[in-house]
Amino acid sequence: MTYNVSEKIISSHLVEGEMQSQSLIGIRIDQTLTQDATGTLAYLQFEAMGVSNVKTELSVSYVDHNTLQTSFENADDHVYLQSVAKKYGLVFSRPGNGICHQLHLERFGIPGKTLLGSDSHTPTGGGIGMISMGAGGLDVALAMAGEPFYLKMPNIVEVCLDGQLSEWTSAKDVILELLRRLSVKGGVNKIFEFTGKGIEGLSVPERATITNMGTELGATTSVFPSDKITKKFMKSEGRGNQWQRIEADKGAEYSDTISIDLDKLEPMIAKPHMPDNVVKISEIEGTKVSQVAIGSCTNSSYKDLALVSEVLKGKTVHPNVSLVVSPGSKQVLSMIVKDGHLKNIVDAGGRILECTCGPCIGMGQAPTSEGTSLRTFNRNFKGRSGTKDADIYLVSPEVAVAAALYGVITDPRKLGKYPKVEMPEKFEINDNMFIFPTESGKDVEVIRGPNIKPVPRNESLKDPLSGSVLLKTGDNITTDDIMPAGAKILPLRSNIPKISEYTFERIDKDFPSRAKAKGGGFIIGGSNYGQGSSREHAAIAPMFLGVKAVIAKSFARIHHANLVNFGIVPLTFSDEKDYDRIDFGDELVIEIGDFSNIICNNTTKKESYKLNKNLLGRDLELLKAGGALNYVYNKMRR
Ligand code: MIC
Ligand code: SF4
Repeated sequence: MTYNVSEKIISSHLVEGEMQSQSLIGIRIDQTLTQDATGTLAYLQFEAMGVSNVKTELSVSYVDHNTLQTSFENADDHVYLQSVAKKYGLVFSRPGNGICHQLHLERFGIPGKTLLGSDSHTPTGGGIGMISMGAGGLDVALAMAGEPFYLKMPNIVEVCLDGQLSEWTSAKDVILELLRRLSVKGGVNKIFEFTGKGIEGLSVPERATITNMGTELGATTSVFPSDKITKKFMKSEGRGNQWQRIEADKGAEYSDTISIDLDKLEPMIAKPHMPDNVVKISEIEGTKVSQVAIGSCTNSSYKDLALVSEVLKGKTVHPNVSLVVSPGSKQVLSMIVKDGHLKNIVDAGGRILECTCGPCIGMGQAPTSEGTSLRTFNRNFKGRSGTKDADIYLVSPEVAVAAALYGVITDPRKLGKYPKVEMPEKFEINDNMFIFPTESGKDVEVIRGPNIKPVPRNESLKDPLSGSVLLKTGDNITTDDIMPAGAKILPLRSNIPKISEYTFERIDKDFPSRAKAKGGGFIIGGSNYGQGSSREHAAIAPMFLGVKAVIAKSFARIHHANLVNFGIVPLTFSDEKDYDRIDFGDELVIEIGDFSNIICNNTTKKESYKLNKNLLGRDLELLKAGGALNYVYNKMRR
């Protein structure tokens, strides 16, 4: 039997099912991570499971999203998370330590292991040879309780990289090129596995930039082999002993192969308002820029910031541009402090932010009205920056820094001599901002601020489901559309009744009051409904408002799982033309039966449509119980 890298890792963790494309598998999870904005719900649900300790090899609770403490809520969440970590045996990463994905790569990622994270960019770990996936908080809580993670066995697609990146072109351009070719739907139920000579020129953080943004392709995850480059990185992080080689067997098979010639790749840019709206930088040079933001889990490694510093050295940021820089971790920040790179950035006029997600999730640094912001981030959905009419572009650090100096979108190749930055032989290691678990946490008291409320539960499934169409959307609705983030709403993440008042706030302000007045109902969606974040709030809040089912052309993977976890039935049209026949306000009666013949009766139009489910065995049990929490309780009671 020959295996590729993905199959090697999956097969060694398989506890249920067979590795047959698109069939349900359960895999053992070695490591979990959470961040604060999704973590509080994950731990509230974990607490409710009544387990005394986490059952994984390692579970880390990071604080990196909600650090703008405009009131007490975020700080209370941090204290809650710290007390939970102590009680249940998790590592706690204190606020200021860095962004979860960057930190996990530096300090904890191990080739060949599985990692499940309550954040959609968990595939960053694929850069170090892990199968690492994003999931809703409840799935992560279940993994912490020792349960397998269930998913559809993805198709494994080979991405063969040939040649070498030219100067001023970088790893970000590789993933932007893939987005250009495949679109934000191109990776659904796929793993992208990178091969070819070209990967030898990419360091682990560069590989991680690519796997991080595989999320924007809708992929289950992306992965690089664990080779001599991986070994070197782990050694430089003082973890050489945790390295093992994991490479595809000769003759390993893939469902498809995509080739990219790195020699021919040029600097790219994703235009507003989708990560796949990608063109060559040369096509849109000259557009005025008001803000440049460097950082996020995609591009905030030492090498990224050292390059930016080398370019800025002795120069001044253009007078019409605000340059903000957020280092990915304390390690990165402390190293650029020590070797003078930070001085170059500060002297040039860069505004230094905390080592957190910051502007990426709309926590400050909103651009000017009608502003143009170039960001090294991974998402440019409309409104996510905090300024509704701003244009957000996604770029590499090279393109970002060129715009910061020229004040307009500029091909970085115009900057002249390329400052070649090498990866450090040794990273500075100081784990003092991690709190490691010690003695038994039995007597530790969990501290809950007044904004931390219990997670509401759904009722068991009713048949038929009836109600009216509360909202009809187009394609590619993001979880940012369903449940926005940003400085105003993020602090309410631990309080579902409160946060639900902001459901669909950017597209339909009246949605919550309408849903309540009607006693719930249905949402009609286009294709790729729920793309983007793993936030389960985008499922729980609609559930809390009475949404019973979402009928769409297709769903994004994590959101689909979150809907099932909270007992909202995700359904698709058997004939996509029926999407056009249903209107806002129509009254629907959906007959579920045994899920084999689902009929939607539109009593307003007096017609019926056949609906499909994309649900596998266990999903049906969860839905019947009214969600995973009910299912787990029922199981425990039995
Ligand atoms: C994001 O990038 O949208 C987030 C914030 O990291 C989310 C998680 C969340 O909503 O808290 C994600 O990508 O999963
Ligand atoms: Fe944080 Fe942005 Fe990365 Fe999400 S995408 S984890 S908000 S840096």
